[in-house]
Amino acid sequence: MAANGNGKRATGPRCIALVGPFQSGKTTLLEAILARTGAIQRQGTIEAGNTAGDASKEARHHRMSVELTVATTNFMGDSYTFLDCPGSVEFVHDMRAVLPAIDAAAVVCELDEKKAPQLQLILRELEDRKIPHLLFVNKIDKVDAGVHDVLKLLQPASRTKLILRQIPTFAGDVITGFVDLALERAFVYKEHAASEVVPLEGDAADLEKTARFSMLETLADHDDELMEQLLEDIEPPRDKVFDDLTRELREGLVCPVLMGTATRAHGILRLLKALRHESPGIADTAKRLGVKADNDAVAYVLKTQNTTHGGKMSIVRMLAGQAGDGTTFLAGDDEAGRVAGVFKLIGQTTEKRGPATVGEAVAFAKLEKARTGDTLTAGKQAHPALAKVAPYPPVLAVAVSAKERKDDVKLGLALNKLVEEDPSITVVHNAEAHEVVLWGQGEMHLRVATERLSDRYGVAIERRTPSVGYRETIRKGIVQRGRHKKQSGGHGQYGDVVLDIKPMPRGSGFSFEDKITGGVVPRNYIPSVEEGVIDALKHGPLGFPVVDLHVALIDGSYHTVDSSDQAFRTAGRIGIAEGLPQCQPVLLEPIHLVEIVCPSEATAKINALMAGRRGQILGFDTREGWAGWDMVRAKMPEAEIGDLIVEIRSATAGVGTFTFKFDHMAELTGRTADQIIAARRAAE
Ligand SMILES: Nc1nc2c(ncn2[C@@H]2O[C@H](COP(=O)(O)OP(=O)(O)OP(=O)(O)O)[C@@H](O)[C@H]2O)c(=O)[nH]1
Ligand SMILES: [Mg+2]
Repeated sequence: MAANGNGKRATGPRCIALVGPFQSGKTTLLEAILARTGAIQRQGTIEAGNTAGDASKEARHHRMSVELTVATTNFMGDSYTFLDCPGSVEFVHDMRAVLPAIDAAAVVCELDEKKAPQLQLILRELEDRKIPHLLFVNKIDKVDAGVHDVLKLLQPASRTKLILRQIPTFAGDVITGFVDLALERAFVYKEHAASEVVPLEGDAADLEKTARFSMLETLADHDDELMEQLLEDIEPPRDKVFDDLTRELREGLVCPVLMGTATRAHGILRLLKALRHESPGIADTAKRLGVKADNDAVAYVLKTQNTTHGGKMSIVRMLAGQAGDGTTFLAGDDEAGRVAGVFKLIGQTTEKRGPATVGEAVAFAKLEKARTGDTLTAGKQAHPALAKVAPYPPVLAVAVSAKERKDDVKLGLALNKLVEEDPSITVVHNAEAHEVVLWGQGEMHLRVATERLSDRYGVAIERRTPSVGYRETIRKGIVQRGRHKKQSGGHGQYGDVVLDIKPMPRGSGFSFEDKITGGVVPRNYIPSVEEGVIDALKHGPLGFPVVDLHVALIDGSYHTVDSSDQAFRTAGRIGIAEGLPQCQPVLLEPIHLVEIVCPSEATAKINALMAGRRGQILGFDTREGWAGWDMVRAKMPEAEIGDLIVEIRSATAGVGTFTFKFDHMAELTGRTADQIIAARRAAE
């Protein structure tokens, strides 16, 4: 087991997540790391579509990460598994789901103000979960700014104090290398090779002094001895500086900032070394999670995948013990399945291997019941669930159906697999509209989901806008007779009812009352009358289910031979069908309570957006615990919520979002209502 005191290097296999804003270069960085550590022959590029990460058809096609990539490599004798997480907010669940079980995160970012809000979101997630992390400022080949701007630009996104670990060195406007402030050494970048040490002299030496001092000052905030040394002008020993860097990173007190250029593999070795020496290991992670040591084997499911050939794969991190082929796991009190194959992953390349030991991240085949986020235990005693990250509530929906009827069953199975792989998708069966509705995190998310249905699971799909849950009601009452009489040959049919139909307050639904006296309608037929009424209410005069009314059966007549349940059902139905059109039917539309969160500078835009969509703004407030953010509350018709997320994101550089909850049904009249009713008629 890894045993590490303060400042000592953690041991055992590491698991590091690469996270960061959209398109910051995480997949490219992974590629550079794999090439540098010899896991792959040469470094591919996103543009050429030959990277180890993003190897799925959908990722290549869209040139972005649409799911997690897992790759294990070796660096200086230790095993490292990197989890390359998608940067898009729509695929954020794949990142959030792995965070509990990683040792540390490398946050890949750019020196780009526009991406600061996205960076802030990710850093908050890490801060809230107390995951040690460092920043890797990527794409510095594109930067010509001075050093000081780095922290000035990035610090507002981080609640944890940032520490600049490196400063770039320039030849003219071009970055040619960097000075490592802890090592106090200067390096020049070499194309796809380790940087070369050069003498630290001239301007660079002066800049180094200043920058190093501010690094030490920040470290000294959490180390009194260092503070004294600084005050007394004593140069602290190098080991002490490294010890402090290590301890303060692990305790989440500081966040070091490194830099580089992933496409050219610049800065990769320093990053790997920082991870090797300073990041926590499995011992710290197990402690953070509260893993009990007395279990045979404990594993956390990072991701679930269905491969075309290998069947189901559960990608796990071993948090305790050892497990391999034949190990039976429990997930809570239920059996999760029996491992039939252990694999090392490098993207989509799988390599069969022996049992996995504590700290390793591997794929287990055929754990049929294991789900992402499960805490798996071998042995008799189930370990309590460690952490399960609930997906964000979905924000956008699309109705799907198989292009061909014969694929209906296949579609059902494919949808199950889709949700198993990506729990941030929800499938809702709308029986009333005969629709299967896919709820997800955004346009691209749903597009990729439907692409997977056809590419991965072979079901061609048709997409539609999901229908809105309109209803109708009545504005005035009526007493209506419903009479069903048929005389054909021998047995006739006879049912006769008088219904007192009355509007009821909003939200009261439907109620039926039996007011028959003197047995004018025999007792045994009354339930049939009610059935007929309910049946007719499914489809009102405007074409929608009718709600908020009371129907009383007040009179009627029967025939000793010809009356039957069937005849009274029909009579009830006729009473409603003939009565309702005279009751001033009116359309009802669902109104939801919507809560939007956004950076404050976007609040005015959001207000305008809501007003333009028939939203009624209830007010806005600062978002609790989020400096610089607001929360806007509004009531809004369901029909207008449809693609609201698309506009919220475009008004907020991608970071705004909303939740909604049904509030009430409201009458809708005028042109909009007429259009809805006409569309309904046309559809029928
Ligand atoms: N100039 C420059 N471009 C880079 C660098 N790293 C990545 N890129 C480019 O940035 C784009 C995005 O790179 P990716 O590696 O896909 O970024 P990502 O963070 O994985 O993207 P998502 O996973 O979709 O969020 C590609 O066009 C890369 O070639 C870099 O260091 N310098
Ligand atoms: Mg990526």
